[in-house]
Amino acid sequence: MAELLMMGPLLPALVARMKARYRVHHWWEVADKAAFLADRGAAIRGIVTSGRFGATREVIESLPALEAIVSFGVGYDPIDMEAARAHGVVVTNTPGVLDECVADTALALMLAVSRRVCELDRFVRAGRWRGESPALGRKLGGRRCGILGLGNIGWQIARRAEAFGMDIAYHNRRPRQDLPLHYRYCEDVTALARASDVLVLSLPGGAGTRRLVDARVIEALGPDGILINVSRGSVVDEDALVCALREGRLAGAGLDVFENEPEVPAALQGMDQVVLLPHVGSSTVETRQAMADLFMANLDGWFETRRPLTPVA
Ligand code: 8YV
Repeated sequence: MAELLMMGPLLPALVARMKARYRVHHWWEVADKAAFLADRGAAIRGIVTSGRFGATREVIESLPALEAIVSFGVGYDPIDMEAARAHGVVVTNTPGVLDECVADTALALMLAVSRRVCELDRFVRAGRWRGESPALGRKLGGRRCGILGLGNIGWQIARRAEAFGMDIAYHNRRPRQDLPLHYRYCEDVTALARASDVLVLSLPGGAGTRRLVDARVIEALGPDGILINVSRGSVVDEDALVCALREGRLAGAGLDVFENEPEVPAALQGMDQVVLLPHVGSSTVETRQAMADLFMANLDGWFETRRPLTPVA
């Protein structure tokens, strides 16, 4: 039985599947990590983790027999890829199977913010309907949807936003040649924000995109603009976002991800024009099952045939 180090608690059903075939150690529960590594470190051949727990250089370098890092989720920004490459460790993720659900979450947030769904739900529950008129929402149709990061998830967001009658613009490092001609390419992030009423973030996290959405981008989105983030909290300057929302320089935000999850700035929690979700972009029964299946196919693929299904390029 190959030995694996699990960095944080993964889905119980997935852990049960792993434990039927591997000996799995729970890293987060190990009190004396040095003693554990001295005892089991040389036997561990795989790290199992997620886009949340990742794998640090320190852990990678403390496992001399490490062959593979198998991750649950498409984003692998908290995995030290440089260390993995340097040590010849293969890294896998779960792309493709969650695009539709993450896009659905983006649309749910767009609708919730622009039509004030959560705010009006609170209005009804507080018994305010009898004495007051509910606030007006804004229509999505006819407004401009800017997508920062038009990859597989961004494409699903674009299709859905189009179905709501929105005009689509996007920014990637390079324009894509395979998109409908009426999708407008913007040369940089600020230009995209200026060309958007709703700016949706669906790009990878990591050093290359850290705080890409800063005070200047938020300013360009403007006082009628809405920011939607289903990618990583690290992409947004959270202080600048809070400041703009507080001062009415941005109309609203729908956020599934945050800089220091599960911490969410108290200022955001007090704002009616903001909808907050606990990083559930891909969290449906169907998609979690598909992610778990792909995760296991990668894990078994590596340890049985050295051929994982979806290694990170
Ligand atoms: C997961 C995600 O919830 O796929 C990703 O990158 O952020 C989510 O689908 C996460 O990886 C699990 O912690």
